[in-house]
Amino acid sequence: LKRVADDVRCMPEEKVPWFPRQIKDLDRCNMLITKFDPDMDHDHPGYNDPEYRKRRTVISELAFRYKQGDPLPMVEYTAEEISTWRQVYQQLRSIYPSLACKQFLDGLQQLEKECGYGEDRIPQLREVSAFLKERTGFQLRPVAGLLSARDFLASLAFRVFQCTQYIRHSSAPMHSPEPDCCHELLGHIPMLADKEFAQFSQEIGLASLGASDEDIEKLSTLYWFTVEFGLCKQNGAVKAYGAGLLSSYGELVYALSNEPEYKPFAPEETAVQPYQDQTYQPVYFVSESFEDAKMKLRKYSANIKRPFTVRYDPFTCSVEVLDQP
Ligand code: HBI
Ligand code: FE
Repeated sequence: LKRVADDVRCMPEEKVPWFPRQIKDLDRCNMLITKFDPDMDHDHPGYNDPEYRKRRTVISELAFRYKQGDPLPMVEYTAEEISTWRQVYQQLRSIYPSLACKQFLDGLQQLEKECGYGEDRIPQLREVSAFLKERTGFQLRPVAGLLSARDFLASLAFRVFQCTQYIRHSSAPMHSPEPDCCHELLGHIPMLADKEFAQFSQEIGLASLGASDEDIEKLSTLYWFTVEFGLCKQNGAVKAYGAGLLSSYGELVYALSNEPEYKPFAPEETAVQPYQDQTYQPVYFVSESFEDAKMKLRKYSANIKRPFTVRYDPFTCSVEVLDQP
């Protein structure tokens, strides 16, 4: 009886959407968006390639079967897949030193030295996850494709990054309409090796738990213009820290070309800026520094209205939910 009363007291407005409380609950955060899937999207470069689609099905199965705590699945990549990786790696690697932010370059250098990053092989999620865990406490879990914003953000609250394991189609090495391992391993992972960035990511995740659909949409837009397409000032120059930029040669060059519009990062405004997921962004948001983006985002998150507050307990990897009358 007491139990029921507690639940009712904690959730006065029946409207609070379900959210994970323990890291194990992430097994239920698996809602895929099929928008850019090669089986559904006629414009996908792999749509007319049955071999590619079969390969994708095999790798998807690994993600569908995965349960929290299982060892991360290993994939034996084919020569064609490694060749795609090599092209992406070589081309991007050559422009990083002048266009990527310091945190990214540091992370990538560590990964090259200690985690087998290089053009000759595609790193395995298992080794990358172990590397991150030691650096920032982040770990990976495999995912079959683009996840719903709510499920994707919720996993960040537990310092879990949901990571695709397949690679883009060989006919379009410089572009992928959906996240793939080039995007995750080159765009996201070096940043997640940075302590400050890891915390910034977890805070977005914590702010999303149990939030309304409207707030999820805003947080997702903030995520888009920071973690995916963010720019920041560093030593008087503007550099990229967003993973969507750092995994796309064309857009990385474009974003720093002075051609697009630049706006100062301001969460209230950024959260309602319409965004593009088909072509390059018409506008990018520039923060004064990393610290600046993190502080502003923290302030924004604190203002999201929820009938409770959450606190992450790193000892149990769970979220405590506290009443806030
Ligand atoms: N799903 N697998 C995957 N990878 C992402 O980077 C990703 C996602 N779903 C949503 C998302 N990113 C963001 O653009 C926000 O909507 C949270
Ligand atoms: Fe991404």
